[in-house]
Amino acid sequence: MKNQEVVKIFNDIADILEIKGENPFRIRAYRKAAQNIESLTQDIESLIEKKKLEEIPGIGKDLAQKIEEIISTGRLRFYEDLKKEIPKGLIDLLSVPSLGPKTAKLLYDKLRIKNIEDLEKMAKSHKLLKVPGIREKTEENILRGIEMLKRGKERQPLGKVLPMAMDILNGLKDSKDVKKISLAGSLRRMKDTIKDIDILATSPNPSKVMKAFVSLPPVKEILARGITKSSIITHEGIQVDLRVVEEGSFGAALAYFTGSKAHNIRLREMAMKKGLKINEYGIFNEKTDRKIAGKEEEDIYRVLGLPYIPPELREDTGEIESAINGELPELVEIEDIKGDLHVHSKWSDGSHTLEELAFAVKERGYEYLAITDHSKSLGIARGLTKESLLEMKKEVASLNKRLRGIRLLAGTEVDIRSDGTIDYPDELLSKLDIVVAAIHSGFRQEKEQMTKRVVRAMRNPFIHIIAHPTGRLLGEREGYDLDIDMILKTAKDTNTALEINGYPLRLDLNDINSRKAKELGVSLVISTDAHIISQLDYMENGVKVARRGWLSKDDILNTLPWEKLKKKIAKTGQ
Ligand code: DGT
Ligand code: CA
Repeated sequence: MKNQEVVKIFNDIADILEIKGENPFRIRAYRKAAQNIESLTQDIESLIEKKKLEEIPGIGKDLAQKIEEIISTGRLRFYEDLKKEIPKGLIDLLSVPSLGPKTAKLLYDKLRIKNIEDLEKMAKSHKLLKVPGIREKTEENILRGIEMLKRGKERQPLGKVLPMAMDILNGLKDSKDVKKISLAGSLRRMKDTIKDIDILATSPNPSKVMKAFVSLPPVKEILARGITKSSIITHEGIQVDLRVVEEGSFGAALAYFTGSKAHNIRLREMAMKKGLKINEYGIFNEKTDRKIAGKEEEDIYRVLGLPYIPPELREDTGEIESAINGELPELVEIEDIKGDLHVHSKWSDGSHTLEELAFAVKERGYEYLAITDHSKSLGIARGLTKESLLEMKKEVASLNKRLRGIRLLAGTEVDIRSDGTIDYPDELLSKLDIVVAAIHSGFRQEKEQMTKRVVRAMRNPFIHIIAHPTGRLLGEREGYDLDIDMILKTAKDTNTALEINGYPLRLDLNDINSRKAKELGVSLVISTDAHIISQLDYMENGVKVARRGWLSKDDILNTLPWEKLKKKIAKTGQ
């Protein structure tokens, strides 16, 4: 897949154009194109062959030609020329999250900072403060950004790693030498960030499996190649470990290598108390060494007197106790979801018409879909004026008359301004089925102010849902400084639902806050924030977060049919 190469080049171009102070719409066009290519499930070479590049939303003639040039020649002349206009060091600085192109250029011009090490040193010794416009807070943010960059290299977002892992798994699954195969490790537990990919398999012919593994297209470098274990690095820099184990140990190995380590330690303690020994080969009688189980993972738990614990819960955060007491939650499943409550259409910065979206969600088995385009203050995202919002509502009504088996909901994603007010009047909001509110700017407010801002929005009687409540972007931006307990409490008091956003870089709320929300009786929804049809599948990511947050079907509003959901989201207690 060359998709990632194109994504990187387009993102770099956007950065350079930003440094040069070019037209924001042009910059955004490159970023959107990069985003849309990143969420493609097909590889871009096959789209070129089928002459279907321009069917990718956001790709017109010009970008299609550029993609073809990248794929056929391995480079892009326009990009090479553009790079010559900007010092190399400056481009490197841009990889620091929270350091925007304008500040980067300022630092480069004034202090001649040419690389990230210099930047870190100068920020630590407060030399950046000499530059007018740079405050202590900016320095702190830069240092935090550098930390994130370092950490980001160690751990990558689930949404990025999972498709790569499935690619590898699928590349091996159909081989006649592979009998059983499964993901293990943090990826099987569906953690939001992943250090490396762990895969387990069984085979009558392990060396053939190893050979196939190290020859797969994603492999850049072979770190180790053995008979039962090999490790490789992919082109994206992620390590993948494959272990081939005996058929009779597969279940035990799966339990062991799924982890987490903390969960395993608890299992081992339980085994010891029962006079048993547990390891990656099986579960044994401590005295006689007789093997009691190992082939099936369920049996490991059964022998310990436990019901099967789903991988998403295996973090030693109470799942063992709940399992002992027979109180494990029945976790929500993707099939329980009846609709998506946060989707963008062509009316703002999405790529499809309402009708196209309606068909796409119907295909996914949903009953309803909320169209929540941006509000007017988001000029960059083509936010709707009051008039166009009402027109959109009309289109929704007329489609609802015509379409069968799917209901569109007229909604909006309003911007929460820095003082917590909203950029549409209440009277307009009251006409909509669903109002989602979110912060899109002014991320750096102090904790108290930020919390007040969101609380004020939640007290608005017409706002049903707070979207991506903490604003984090994995590997790019930490969440806003928010008093999350206060947010949860206000959500409960005002009956405002909080969103679990399935966008791969967001997964926000995260597992921990979702679980807290459930414990406090706060309503949750899982939505995708899709801007193109393929992103509707991000629902699966959201469901994974919810499962790690111990959530059941009953905790999630969009598992309800619309008529019930409508009653449940009505606001109370302002
Ligand atoms: P990651 O890779 O940091 O995202 O997280 P994991 O959980 O995949 O960690 P990793 O890849 O180091 O190890 C995979 C699993 O192997 C881990 O979840 C539990 C198991 N494991 C690794 N080392 C130990 C250990 O020293 N003791 C026990 N009991 N289990 C271990
Ligand atoms: Ca791992």
